[in-house]
Amino acid sequence: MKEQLMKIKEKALEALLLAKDLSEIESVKNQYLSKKGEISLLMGELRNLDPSERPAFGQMVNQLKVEVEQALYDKKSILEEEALLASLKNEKIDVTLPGVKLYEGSIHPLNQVIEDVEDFFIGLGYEVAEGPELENDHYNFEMMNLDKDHPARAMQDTFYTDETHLLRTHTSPVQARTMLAKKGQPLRIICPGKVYRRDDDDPTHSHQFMQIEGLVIDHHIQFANLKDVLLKMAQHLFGKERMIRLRPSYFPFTEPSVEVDVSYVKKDGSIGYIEVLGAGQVHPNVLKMGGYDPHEFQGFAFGIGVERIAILKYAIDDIRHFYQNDLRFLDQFKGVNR
Ligand code: FA5
Repeated sequence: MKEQLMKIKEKALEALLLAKDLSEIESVKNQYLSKKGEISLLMGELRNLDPSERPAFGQMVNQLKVEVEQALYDKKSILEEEALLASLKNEKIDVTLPGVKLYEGSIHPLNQVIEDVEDFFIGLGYEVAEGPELENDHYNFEMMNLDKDHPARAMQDTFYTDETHLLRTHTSPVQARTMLAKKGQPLRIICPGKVYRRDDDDPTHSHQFMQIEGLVIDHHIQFANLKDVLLKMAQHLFGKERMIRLRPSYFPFTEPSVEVDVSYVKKDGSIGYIEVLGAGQVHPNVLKMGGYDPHEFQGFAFGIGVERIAILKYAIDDIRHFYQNDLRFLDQFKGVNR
């Protein structure tokens, strides 16, 4: 019997010694230590022995079991460690390799201008309003004091989708929408957004461009208030040394009306002016249609050309750069205003 035990022990230890991976360890475990394994079966032999020999034999079988379990545990630990080292070697990261460079986008220069103008006006207590780009003729023209056959409609020829709907030619219809929504309450808003016209594209004109509308309605509003806010805005955007110039103009929705130019230094050192917006005091008819009594309320309004601001601010030679999505152009504006 003792010899049989020794033989099993030798066989088991040799099998463990030769085991090359964890699955071979598992089969050694099954062969010797499982319920029907060789060592467990030895216990079944107990009942064939003389009762006096049973305790000693039982002890020897247990001893064998402990030794084989210990050997199995040791070998398993060695193989596990080897497997871990091998996988670490395979997955080793070469920290000297160059990293993957992620392309960093930037905010479009026109949106940078809009955000800057918004910050300025929010600081003065204005709200930011919105309106649809596909507008009703009624808001785009009639509520702005341009009847169906008004000749000034020709200045803003546009794209119609049906008899009454068009791509808005300016952000001014948001004036009408806001007045109706405010139901006769004082208001001050700006509204940035896209507008469309059937203009031929050239270095300073585009058939699609951006405007920022401004509208203030309150008691005791004077033209001087408009001039003050526009000068402050120009100096916020371009620097304290900038001046504005107001030229008389005509818009059916404001009276009096002006075109507003901002000064810049020309290449030869002399001072020039570039038109950036139209403005004026809100026409009494527009106030009336919006639900405000013109004897009680006055207002001023303006419509800023966003591209013109960006052209002036960043010395850009052609408006079309803004819409061509050329990364060589756009990359220059990374973090300009941040
Ligand atoms: C208007 O659109 C008026 N709604 C502005 C206004 C609002 C006046 C409120 C009074 C009260 P105008 O057509 O001039 O006006 O356009 C305003 C600005 O948009 C211009 O000063 C210019 O900066 C810009 N702009 C006009 N047409 C184009 C174009 N085709 N491409 C790029 N910018 C343009």
